[in-house]
Amino acid sequence: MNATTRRQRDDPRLPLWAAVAAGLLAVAAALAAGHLVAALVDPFASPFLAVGNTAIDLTPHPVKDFAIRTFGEDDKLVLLAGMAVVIAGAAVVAGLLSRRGALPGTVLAGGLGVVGIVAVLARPTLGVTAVLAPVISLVVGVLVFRWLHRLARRPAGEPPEDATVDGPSTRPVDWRVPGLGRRRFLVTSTAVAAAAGATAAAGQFLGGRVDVEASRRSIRLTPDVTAPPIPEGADFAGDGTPTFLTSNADFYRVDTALSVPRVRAQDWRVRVHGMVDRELVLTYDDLLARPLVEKTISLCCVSNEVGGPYISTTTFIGVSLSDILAEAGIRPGSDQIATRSVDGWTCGTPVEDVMRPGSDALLAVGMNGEPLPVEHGFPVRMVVPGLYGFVSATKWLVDAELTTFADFDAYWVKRDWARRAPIKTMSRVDRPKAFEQVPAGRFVAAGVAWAQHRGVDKVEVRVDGGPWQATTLSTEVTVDTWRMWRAELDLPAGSHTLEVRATDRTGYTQTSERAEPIPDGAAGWHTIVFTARP
Ligand SMILES: Nc1nc2c(c(=O)[nH]1)N[C@H]1C(S)=C(S)[C@@H](COP(=O)(O)O)O[C@H]1N2
Ligand SMILES: [Mo]
Repeated sequence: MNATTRRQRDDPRLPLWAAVAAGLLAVAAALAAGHLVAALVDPFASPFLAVGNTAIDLTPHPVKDFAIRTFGEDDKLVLLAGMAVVIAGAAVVAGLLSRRGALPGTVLAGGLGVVGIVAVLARPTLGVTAVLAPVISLVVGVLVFRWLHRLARRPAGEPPEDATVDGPSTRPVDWRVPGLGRRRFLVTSTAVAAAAGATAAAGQFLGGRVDVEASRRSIRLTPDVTAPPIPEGADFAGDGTPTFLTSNADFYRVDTALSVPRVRAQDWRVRVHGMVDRELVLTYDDLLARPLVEKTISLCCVSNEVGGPYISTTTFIGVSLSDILAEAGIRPGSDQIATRSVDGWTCGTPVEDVMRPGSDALLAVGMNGEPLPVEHGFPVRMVVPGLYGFVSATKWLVDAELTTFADFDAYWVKRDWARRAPIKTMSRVDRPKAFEQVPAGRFVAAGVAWAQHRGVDKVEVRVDGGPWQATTLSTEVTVDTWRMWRAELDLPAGSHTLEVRATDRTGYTQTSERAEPIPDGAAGWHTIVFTARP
């Protein structure tokens, strides 16, 4: 009997479940192996993370905006989950296509590996050794797939003398009958799954072995100049505004980092170079040896929609950035400070905003009396009051190069956002919420306004397009922080529209003209539609 007729007779196609299992397990083993190798080389080389990070960098801004708007701070979890679903789908397809021969699955497993290699090579901060992780991933994926595939269709070797099901050893195992081959495949698959799980866990453990939290906990910050205490009446939290200071846990978070960079204070350095008279390299201890000052500042994100939540206020602790730059000596002609974080994100800040007298720009090491939380840039970040975060607030800072706007475009500038982006004068209604039902009659509306570096002078509201009416403002803390407003309204029963506008100290009043967040921040009046019920 020749090979062809035997194959026809015995239908050597893999059972559906075995094909799917081989695909899924091969991909799981590949990702786990890559994750473990990455932990030893560079945690950012993990193929899964590298693909996710590259996906973030390649995502067109409308989609990124949509993700931030829709999923908020869960946007990264959603991305990782989405990737897991896509990869699992590809693995299932690879298995299903390979019921006859292992080639299609091999090609697909190899293809996924190549995607990982390309993603790691595309990461700006990963060295060449990092490519080891996705290469091992590729090899493991292909080998495990071919191994499971062969196991699934091969006769189970010499059966024991008393085997009743397998029959003569020359006959392939019939998969639809419980027997040795199937049992062996099940046992092997389970072992592969367990090994993949253990490998991934080991990678996770080893990757996290840099104990950033211990480093953070060991630090005590004692400012030489403390911020004035927040006065009574700095917020109208009882009327629905945020509290004046945002807790570290509630402080908004926006960044492109899929896994939060983990840099210990003792390992941290920043290099100040480029168009300077002398290059500086500063350690964390160097920073703490300088005068530590506290500054209360409201930070906000350019992708905040009108009425959006991406603004928070904290008392930062840090050292004067302008002092450091003055020490380095900025050469004439340099108009941009290009900063880079340890994960490769870049930012461009106008020299003039940092160097102007009283700019209060900081290399910040703490907020609200504690070292910076890891997700807010531990050990050191930059803060420049008056500028949106994407042009000023580099977290996990490691490099500052004095350059020009003509010579360097930062991360978001390359993606069509503005080169220069001072924070726009803005106001928001916090109470009532959109479509809220409130009792008719006397009602206290409240919210917040900000115009960092200029200060909020006045906030007005109007109901149903009527006359603008003044609101009561909270006690001003600094021109660089937000200010709350409250207004007593008398509402007849029915549906209403409430609009708010702020005027800053330069005399500028927000106009009704709407602007999208891209390229340099949203504009327009926050407008709430709500109902007063009798
Ligand atoms: N390393 C790094 N720093 C970054 C970013 C980033 O993506 N990576 N995002 C910036 C943006 S867009 C904003 S609005 C602020 C937000 O800081 P927060 O997360 O501490 O609120 O960080 C800035 N610093
Ligand atoms: Mo931002």
